[in-house]
Amino acid sequence: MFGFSDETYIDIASGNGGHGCVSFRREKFVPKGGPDGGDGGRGGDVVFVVKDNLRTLGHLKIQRSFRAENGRPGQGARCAGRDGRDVEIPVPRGTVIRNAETGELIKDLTGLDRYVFLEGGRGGLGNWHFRTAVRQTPRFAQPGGKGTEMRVGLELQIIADIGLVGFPNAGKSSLINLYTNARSKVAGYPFTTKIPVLGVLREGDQDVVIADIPGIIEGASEGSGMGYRFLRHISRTKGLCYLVDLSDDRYLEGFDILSSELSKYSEELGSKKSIIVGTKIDEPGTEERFEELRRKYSDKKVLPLSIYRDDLIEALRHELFRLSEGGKAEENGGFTARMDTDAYYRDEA
Ligand SMILES: Nc1nc2c(ncn2[C@@H]2O[C@H](COP(=O)(O)OP(=O)(O)OP(=O)(O)O)[C@@H](O)[C@H]2O)c(=O)[nH]1
Ligand SMILES: [Mg+2]
Repeated sequence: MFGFSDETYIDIASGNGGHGCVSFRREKFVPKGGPDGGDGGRGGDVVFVVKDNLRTLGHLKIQRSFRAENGRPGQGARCAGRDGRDVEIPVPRGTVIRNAETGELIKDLTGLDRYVFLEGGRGGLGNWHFRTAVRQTPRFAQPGGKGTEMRVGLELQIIADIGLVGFPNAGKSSLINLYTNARSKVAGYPFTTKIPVLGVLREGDQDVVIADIPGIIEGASEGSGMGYRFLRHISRTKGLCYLVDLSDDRYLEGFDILSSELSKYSEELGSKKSIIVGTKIDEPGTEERFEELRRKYSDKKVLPLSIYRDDLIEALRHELFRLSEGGKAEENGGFTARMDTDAYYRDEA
């Protein structure tokens, strides 16, 4: 099993409000000064701050506990207590907050810069607020409101525009290496890719982020192969590129098997806008197989690819841009820099 630094939990607490103060004015020659106890300060908030320079949640495995300051109590002479300082938790863009026990989504921070997650307790009112005509000497004040403590789960969802989906060995990593700055490991055996790899396809000022994920096999939804926990990395893409190895005898069923595995993970993912790429068309007998594939899916875009054919590489490049059209995935700030996935993941096994 792999563990990833893109999931963690933290303990957070907003500050308690300061208590209101009970105090009476004391002046020489004024025997019965009125109440003058000041208000307590507000407790500090717990605030998530999205930082574009952060790429992982690794720093939150070192510091796990974040506590905002308590508000100070009020003082005599109607002096209000100071408000507690907020605590800020820096997170990379694409972070979502989950219930630590149930895993239920609480808040998606994508598209936000700051988010006040827990408010501090309110400050208590000092006793001078409670003076009335019949109660000249209120010997009480309001206690401060309690802050909130909780444990939350955090998850970093890498946001790519296009996800590559295919059986092991279909040529996904070869494809991402062709078009982007990624250097995903390529080898002639299944499950070469064990962690998702991102790469940026760039033309002019347009960036398209492509995600290469481990191969999916039939039964992945039941845990076969590498399982399908990687699918969340492509769950927010704008389109999927299915790779079907034309030199593999399952070239006609491949797409159906893959999209049905994806649908078991999420209906939405399974029915996402997609194209099919028939790979390794330089292998003998694959031209005919490709035509068969194209006929079977006549309602979809089906393109051929060989890493040795510049004309096909060029044609697919345009199709990848088209697949990603319509702005960035979600409203994220975009990963424009080179992404090195070794920095994203740490194998904790
Ligand atoms: N002949 C030919 N071989 C290819 C082509 N594309 C990829 N291959 C070979 O197919 C094998 C698998 O390629 P990868 O890119 O590692 O495949 P993958 O889909 O990333 O595989 P996993 O990471 O294991 O899921 C390697 O030996 C590649 O050299 C192609 O266009 N033509
Ligand atoms: Mg691979």
